Amino acid sequence: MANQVAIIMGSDSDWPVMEGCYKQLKEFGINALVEVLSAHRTPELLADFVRSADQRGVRVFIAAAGMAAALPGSVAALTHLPVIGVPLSSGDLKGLDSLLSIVQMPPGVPVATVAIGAAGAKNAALLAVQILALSDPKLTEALRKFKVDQATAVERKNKDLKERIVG
Ligand code: RP5
Repeated sequence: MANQVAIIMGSDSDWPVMEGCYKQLKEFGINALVEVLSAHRTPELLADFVRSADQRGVRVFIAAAGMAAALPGSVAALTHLPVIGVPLSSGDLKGLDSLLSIVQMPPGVPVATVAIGAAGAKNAALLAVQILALSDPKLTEALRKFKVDQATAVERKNKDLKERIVG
């Protein structure tokens, strides 16, 4: 089956955080394409990859970058497919720079922007799964189970905490 999700990062230094995104997708049985391509450093290579991805079966892009993070917006400029942007905390401004760069897209070129860092990396994967699940009943079922398991884990932690407090 084709890789339906492409994870693009501005630098290999982004991988330690974005590995969480890759692993979350794997938990839903989705093998993502992973590419290091930069809007600023390799603009031609980025355009070539994005323009050919649709034909290769990609349905959702996840684009992650730090600092003056032009990457998600550049991807969105080149494709009709949905783009999820992950702001990363890689510069002196701790991700606020990349958050504002990614979220403040002009009208007509949307980027679905998630939280800075690890939480955003995980949520980007989940959002991509939700998009793919619209036409995939098995993924829908897996998402329902994910929600139930997550709630069960919180309930268990709540119970454990109360037992510890009471003694
Ligand atoms: C951004 O600049 C990258 O996404 C990375 O977060 C940041 C620093 O890149 P490196 O200097 O580590 O390659 O474009």
